[in-house]
Amino acid sequence: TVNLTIDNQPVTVPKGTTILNAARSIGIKIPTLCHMEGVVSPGSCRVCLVEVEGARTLLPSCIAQVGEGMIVHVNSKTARTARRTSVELILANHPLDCNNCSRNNNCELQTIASDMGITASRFPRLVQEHPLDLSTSGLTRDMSKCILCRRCVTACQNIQQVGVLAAQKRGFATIIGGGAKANLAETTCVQCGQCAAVCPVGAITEKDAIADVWAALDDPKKHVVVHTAPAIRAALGECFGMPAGSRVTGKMVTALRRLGFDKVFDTNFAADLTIMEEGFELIKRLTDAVRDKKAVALPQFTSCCPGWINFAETFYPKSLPYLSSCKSPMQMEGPLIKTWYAQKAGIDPKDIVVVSVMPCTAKKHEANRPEMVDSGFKDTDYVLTTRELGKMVTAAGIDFVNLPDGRADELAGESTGAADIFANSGGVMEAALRTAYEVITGRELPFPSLHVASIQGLDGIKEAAFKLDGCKPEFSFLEGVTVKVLVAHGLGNAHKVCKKLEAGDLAEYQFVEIMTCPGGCIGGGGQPRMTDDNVRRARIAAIYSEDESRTLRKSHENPEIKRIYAEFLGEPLGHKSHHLLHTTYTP
Ligand code: HC1
Ligand code: SF4
Repeated sequence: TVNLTIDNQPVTVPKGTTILNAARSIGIKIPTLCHMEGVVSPGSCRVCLVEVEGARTLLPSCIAQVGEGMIVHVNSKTARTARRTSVELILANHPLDCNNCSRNNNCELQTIASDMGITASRFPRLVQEHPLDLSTSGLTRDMSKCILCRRCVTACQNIQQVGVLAAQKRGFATIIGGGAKANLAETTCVQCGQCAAVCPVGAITEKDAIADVWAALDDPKKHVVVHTAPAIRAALGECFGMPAGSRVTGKMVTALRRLGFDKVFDTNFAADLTIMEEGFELIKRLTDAVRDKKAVALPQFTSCCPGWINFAETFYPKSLPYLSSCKSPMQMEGPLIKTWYAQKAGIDPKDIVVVSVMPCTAKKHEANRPEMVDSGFKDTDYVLTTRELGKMVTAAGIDFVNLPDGRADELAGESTGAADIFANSGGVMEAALRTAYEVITGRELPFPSLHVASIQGLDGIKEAAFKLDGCKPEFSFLEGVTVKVLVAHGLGNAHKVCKKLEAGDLAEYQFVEIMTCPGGCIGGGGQPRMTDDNVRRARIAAIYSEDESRTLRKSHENPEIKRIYAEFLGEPLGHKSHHLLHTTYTP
């Protein structure tokens, strides 16, 4: 440990701690813009400068480490003035158009300037004009608001390892962008939104669909239906000041009804359906390979994450035959609302508007893919992020925290605990195993509380293995087979898994789950800011307690799933399923 004093308070912290974190440990909050837990600090913003006795210059406390006997002044006049100057220089470069910014009241620069009592900048204003980048379906980039903190660069280069964003030019002309390509759509950006999730200001945000959704709600001729992703219920409360990990499923349903949606369904219904289709697809691939000795693409890879699909199509086209042909739950729910539900309710599907609420920016892209029209209409009309739904609820004056619980509507709103856990890394795999194991053996997955513990949690790449025994007669060819599954989250880890696949090193695995965002959807690019590992863990805990609170925890037990197969779809992988629920990928 190291002993030092900060503003006359003695503090003892482990060696290697930054001054910033040492100060935080004794309740002194040093402002910072470029630093974020889990995202490497470049020390570029100079907003966290502190005075250290004996040092020749002021030090950025997010980088400078503690030293034995160090005497640090956070609150000295010199340090205060230096930090204030840094913020004033940033403001001199900033549009200061706060009322017209999507980050108004939720902007780290605005908060810091306000905390410092800055009402005017001493420096001449030198704002750079840049055209808006509206080239992708998922994101809006406004580089005139960028403060060059480089958090997005770290997210894109180091965490996701997609490598689109980088600092270009130098000095005053510095700009963050995609090289010679002016617009994101021309780059290999997968629209994961991890850059938007860490941006402290309004420079990168989701492309806003709020006005479109209000217009649909205001149109009396439209029947507007909404459904919410598994991860929303573990994060939406944060938009209203509730702690990370608050479970708000029932309040969310009530809020959506009060916003005026005609039906409130649940993406979780389609997550259960995905497990049926994807589970039977896996069993079919295994039957073809093991019993019929056919050449089949194994391991099967999950396909519900749209950032991962974009990534595979762009960087690893050879992996595409391994991907499940299942559409994502969002893209199963949409066409079923415009066919099955439309028939049941006697509503012309042309009058139905399907809105999905997703923790994700790539979902906006997925909804706009030209092939996603199997209902005969655009299957998903609009995608809102968790943050956008939070804004709509606030704008409607709804007191979210005190809402009574509601329940999703019938036909496409019932779900099981297996669907809940889709929201976190390892969950789709666990949900699939809960059903596939039982279909093959007739018995429950033999793990405490149905959890496959080794694939839970925040390790980047996880695996599980177990032997099949006591298989049903029709699956006797699988007797004694060791099932091996692999789970990865964060595209940096996806790179590693895809390289292994290309090298032929995944032959002993049968099933692989990939999620784009660290932690899975609970850490999606559209979730309430700022998501660090503590927030991820709290949301994951909420998701598992939601699962455990259910009577039904296996997708094949969902009564609405049984009903839709009996009355509409026929059987998993059947003719109708193929038409409405499966897709192909484009290298
Ligand atoms: Fe996800 Fe999915 S779990 S992709 O992570 O398969 O976005 O939550 O909705 O579609 O169900 C996201 C979450 C979500 C789909 C499901
Ligand atoms: Fe990089 Fe993802 Fe942002 Fe695209 S959306 S620039 S891939 S971090």
